[in-house]
Amino acid sequence: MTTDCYQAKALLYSAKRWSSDVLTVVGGHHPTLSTEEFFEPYIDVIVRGEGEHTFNELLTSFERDREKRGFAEVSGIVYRDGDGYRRTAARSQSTQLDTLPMPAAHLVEHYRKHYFFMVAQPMASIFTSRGCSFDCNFCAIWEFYERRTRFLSAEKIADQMARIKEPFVFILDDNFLTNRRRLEELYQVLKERKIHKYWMTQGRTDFVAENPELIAKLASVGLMGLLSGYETNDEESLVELRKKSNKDKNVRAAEVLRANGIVSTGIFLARPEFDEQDFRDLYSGINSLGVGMPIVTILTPLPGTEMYKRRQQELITDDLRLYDLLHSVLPTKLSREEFYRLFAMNGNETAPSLFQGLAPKVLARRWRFWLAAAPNYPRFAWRWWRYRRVHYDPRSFLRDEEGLLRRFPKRETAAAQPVAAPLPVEKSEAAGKPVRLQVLP
Ligand code: B12
Ligand code: SF4
Repeated sequence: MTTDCYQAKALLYSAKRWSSDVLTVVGGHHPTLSTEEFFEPYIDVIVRGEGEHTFNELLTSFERDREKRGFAEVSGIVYRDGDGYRRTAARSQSTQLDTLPMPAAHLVEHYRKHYFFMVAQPMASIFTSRGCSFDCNFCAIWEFYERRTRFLSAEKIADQMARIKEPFVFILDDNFLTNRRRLEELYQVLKERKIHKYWMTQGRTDFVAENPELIAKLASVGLMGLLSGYETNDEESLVELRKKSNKDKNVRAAEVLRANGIVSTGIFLARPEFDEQDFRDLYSGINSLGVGMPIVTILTPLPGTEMYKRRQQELITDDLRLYDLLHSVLPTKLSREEFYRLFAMNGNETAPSLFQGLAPKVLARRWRFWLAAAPNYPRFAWRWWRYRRVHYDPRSFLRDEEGLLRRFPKRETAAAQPVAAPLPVEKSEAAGKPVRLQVLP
């Protein structure tokens, strides 16, 4: 992710220092959408787009000849060779998700008990579709997946769920609620195969509002939480963001979810141009919805998005750690102090929404889930307490950005600087020994 960029670089830098024989490879959203950011002397290969086949072919090629550092035959990458960086042919995305290998979940067996989402722990995660057919202008999902959506069949989803030992499952899809037929089939197959999991996912409010019967069916086979971008209740802003939904659908969706005892995690946007009244309107809009878990983030042009391209000149920092949706990387209309003071109030100000969305009668509809999650309540309370101390305090946001709010001169890209010179990283004497991660300058 964009926010993880420097940590990923630090890791690769350390690997290269450990031994220059190491082949360093990076991939994921940020390297795909901001490839040049990773043109560094200690990074050999940048994988663009989906990685399953690319990584496999890359390793096979490397295995064949460990001295060779050219990978012209592997599509979907940018790699370093003596003359600079070379981009290979684009890789077409896997059209049949069913043919991809199942995740080798046993490799993370040791950590699995620690995975959680709110009170649900241990929680496994699965991916059942890729892409989104909408094109909101602040989101890069449709760019990353090249405007296509591909689906795992209902039968394959059930297979994955059946293999999972954890009682709780997060379905990571960006827009799970999108193919009605597949969802009807999933309902049937989970029922017939008696697969009982509590699962959470992400989906749009318009789908929920328009398909209440289907949502009720999915709730009956375990749908327990839904993360949705409500964004705002202001019609004009919804149009401007190209959300293609409206306020009435947001209201109806929150009702449908409550009626089924599903926890609605609603994402809302505070915009840098907000004044005090705008914050008040946002918070009262959230409270009028009655969303169980309202989350307010700051509108951020993430690299790769249409919004980024449009507003790039306005950005006041290039420091990617601040692109976490909790800091304003655009100038704020209010002073920074006032902006964060009003932003940090969101937890307290939207409490009425939470009380409505998690009212006893809503929880009672799915009491089995709340009972199953009960052993995790103390852990959750502790996490929430720690989170609260940071996120309810405007000073924490100001401290984070101290010294980072200026425009950094754009670096010349490595494409313009051939890397014919030998790697500046010599084979370390410590090869084979563990190294301490170093923070890059
Ligand atoms: C689950 C999820 C979360 C979870 C778990 C995050 C985690 N740390 O594991 C939670 C809820 C905690 C979360 C939090 C956040 N998230 Co999030 N999250 C996701 C989501 C829905 C799925 C991620 C996932 O596991 N995908 C499954 C894997 C297999 O897919 P993948 O990462 O794309 O990997 C494939 C390729 O990219 C490639 N690849 C990836 N890495 C590598 C490495 C190598 C070496 C190779 C060869 C290939 C390769 O191969 C893989 C297989 O094809 C994505 C959306 C998405 N569609 O991916 C958003 C997403 C990644 N999140 C996003 C954001 C913004 C955030 C937050 C900043 C939001 C916030 N303010 O809280 C935080 C940051 C937290 C952090 N730093 O860890 C953005 C990132 C955008 C960006 N430019 O970076 C995304 C893309 C959503 C979006 N709509 O834009 N997130
Ligand atoms: S914000 Fe949601 S609906 Fe909009 S493009 Fe991104 S994933 Fe799709």
